[in-house]
Amino acid sequence: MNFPVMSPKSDIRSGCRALLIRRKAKSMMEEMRRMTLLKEILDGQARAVGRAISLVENGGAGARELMRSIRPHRQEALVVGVTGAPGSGKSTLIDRLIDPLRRKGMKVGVLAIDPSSPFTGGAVLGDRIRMMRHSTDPGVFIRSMAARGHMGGLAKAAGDAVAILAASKKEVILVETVGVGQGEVEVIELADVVLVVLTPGAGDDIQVFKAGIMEIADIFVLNKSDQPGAEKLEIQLKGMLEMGAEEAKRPSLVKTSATEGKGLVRLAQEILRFSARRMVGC
Ligand SMILES: Nc1nc2c(ncn2[C@@H]2O[C@H](COP(=O)(O)OP(=O)(O)O)[C@@H](O)[C@H]2O)c(=O)[nH]1
Ligand SMILES: [Mg+2]
Repeated sequence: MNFPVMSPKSDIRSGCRALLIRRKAKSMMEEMRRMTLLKEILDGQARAVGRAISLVENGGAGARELMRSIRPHRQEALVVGVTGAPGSGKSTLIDRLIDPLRRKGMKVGVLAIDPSSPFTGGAVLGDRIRMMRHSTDPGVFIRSMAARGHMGGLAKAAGDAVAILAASKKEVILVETVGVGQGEVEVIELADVVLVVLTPGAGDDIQVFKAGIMEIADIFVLNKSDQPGAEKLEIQLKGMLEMGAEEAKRPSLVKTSATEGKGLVRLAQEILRFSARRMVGC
């Protein structure tokens, strides 16, 4: 019997061709998968949004390609940074702030970048259960992101996550951060409106000046106003604000008690008022 004789050269050539075809097929498959993911994100499907955020958290070529395809679909969204010391009530405030925003028919995204956040599992059980009440609402997407300590990486991943949420048609995106490290400061810079959460108690006057947050705050939130010392802090803050910028440019002050659900409607109004003011350039 005669077998066809293959030269080593043609062997190599057909081997190379097979490899190229396989590579091409793989990249086409990846492209198709990315397009499906993009379509699901644009449809606002929570699972796809979650998957995309994981992708950008991990970085790499896939994440870059995804972001390139998302960019043209970026929607206008109001990004609200919520910063303040751990335990000041940021997560509780965000949880309660979702209600008035939803009543206005706005879709809300939450990114929690705070190691002590209930979203990241660092909270007492009660807090986590409270947050879960939004899990059945398709108009709300809540996600935590790990502050992995890589310089600049966190801010980039958070920026990408904000873009993903905006593409999924979330109109307000709340970003919680402790606002201490450089990475967190960069995250806050993503925000259109910055809330600085303060609480009554020892050293509150120092809290404000020491952190140097006067410059970044658009709205001071005096949370835990149900606690002793709230009035004293309010007077101090008002005095400090009056010493600062002229009235029109001054950050506003909103008193809340997140656990009692007080002051949240006013806070939502103030956020929207501030963003409208910024849009018309004053
Ligand atoms: N008394 C009181 N406690 C609050 C208020 N807001 C939050 N807390 C409590 O403060 C603790 C820390 O809240 P959390 O939202 O986790 O703070 P975060 O670390 O800034 O996110 C929790 O036990 C909350 O129930 C408030 O307005 N009044
Ligand atoms: Mg928190």
